[in-house]
Amino acid sequence: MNSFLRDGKGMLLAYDQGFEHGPSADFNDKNIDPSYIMEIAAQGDFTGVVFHKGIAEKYYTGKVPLIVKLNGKTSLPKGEPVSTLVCSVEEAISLGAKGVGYTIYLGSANESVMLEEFGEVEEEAHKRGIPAIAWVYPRGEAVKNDTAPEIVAYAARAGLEMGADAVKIKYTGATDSFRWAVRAAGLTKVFMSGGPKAPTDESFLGQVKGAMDAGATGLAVGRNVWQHSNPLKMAAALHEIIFNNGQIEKALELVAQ
Ligand code: FBP
Repeated sequence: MNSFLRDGKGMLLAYDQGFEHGPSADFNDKNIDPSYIMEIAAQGDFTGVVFHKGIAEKYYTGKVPLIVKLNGKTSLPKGEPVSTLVCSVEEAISLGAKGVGYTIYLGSANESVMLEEFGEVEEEAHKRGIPAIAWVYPRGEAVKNDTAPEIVAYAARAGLEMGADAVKIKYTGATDSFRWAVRAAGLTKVFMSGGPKAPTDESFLGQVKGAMDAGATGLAVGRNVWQHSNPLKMAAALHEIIFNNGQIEKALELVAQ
């Protein structure tokens, strides 16, 4: 995981929502252009950027370490979620990836498909000397609340036991309960997932601070940065919390400047 860490911490910019959610509600005239996100990743000094292979192939400039998401699904099918491979580890590496990502919908009636594929991805990634990062998102009929502390901790633990180098999990809403999820992940690094744009900068930065205080390695964020009116100021605020162990007040000053 070291390729994506600085002083043991990481700040990843995720941009797979065009595939996962569709090019509609999440996007505007600026952020529909992948070049805009590539520039935010570089100028905002992110420690990694996450693309699906098509965007990696056409827009990746090499300025920030690349994670290629290997599986994906659209938001069109209803029913129990399943996300399957659209890219191999080998192809990801040929596109410049220094790590690969894979989403597992834990609790879905189809979870076995993703558990099996992730096992293969993890084996291949480790053979080739790069980390395998698991987006572990509990989802489906059986999951009533995907941010319930016990569910988030389960996601973290499943990541450790599956051999993930890092897990990307949702915030539980409180430092103490997130701390347990970090404990459950053991030596697997924990990245907090950003989620839909928060109503205020303060509420989002509060979540990031809570996760970092709980022992998270960092943040993997998309919409809260590239939907922001000033993504680079938001990036500076995140730096303050993640790398300088800064307080929310200082971070808020940076985003307001
Ligand atoms: P965001 O910060 O925009 O939520 O991005 C993080 C991420 O994990 C993306 O990689 C992924 O596309 C998205 O969240 C998944 O969103 P959802 O939970 O709605 O499927």
